[in-house]
Amino acid sequence: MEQTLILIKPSAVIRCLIGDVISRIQHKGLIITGMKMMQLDEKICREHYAHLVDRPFFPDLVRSMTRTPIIAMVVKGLEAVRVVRDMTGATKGRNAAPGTLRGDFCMSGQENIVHASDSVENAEIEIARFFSQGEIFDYTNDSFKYLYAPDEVVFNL
Ligand code: IDP
Ligand code: MG
Repeated sequence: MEQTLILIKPSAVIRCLIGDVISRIQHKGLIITGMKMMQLDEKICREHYAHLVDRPFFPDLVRSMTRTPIIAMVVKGLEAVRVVRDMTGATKGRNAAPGTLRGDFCMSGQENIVHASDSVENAEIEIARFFSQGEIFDYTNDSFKYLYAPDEVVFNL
């Protein structure tokens, strides 16, 4: 089943929103398969945000992402990458739709509380960037029987 990466950014850690983000993810029906607190450095920010290194705001983005530890999570679910992107909302918090994490919890384009992988291909790359194989747990979760119908997933319980 599809997995995606979520980072709970320093802007959420500082504002005590870790629980709110995790709770939304769990209430949706996504299963947490990996989770840890990590201190990022400039090197990993340059990799993770390689598409932005030449932008004038990049030094501020690194300062923002390294200000406190982050929470890195891997979650799984049917079409998890798209589902979590939809739950995350537009990059700029003040433009993000109400009901999304950014729409409900932030105003800023930079301090926008969460990162979510934007494609299945990038999710695989990003999960490998933040997690080793042994840190992801593919445990059986009985809730699948209640989260999905038999024609949506194969139940191996
Ligand atoms: P995304 O997080 O919605 O995928 P990206 O364009 O991939 O958006 O940008 C990654 C992160 O870089 C954003 O979440 C935000 O923290 C930061 N960022 C993007 N654009 C700007 C900007 O114009 N000013 C400041 N920070 C930005
Ligand atoms: Mg992005």
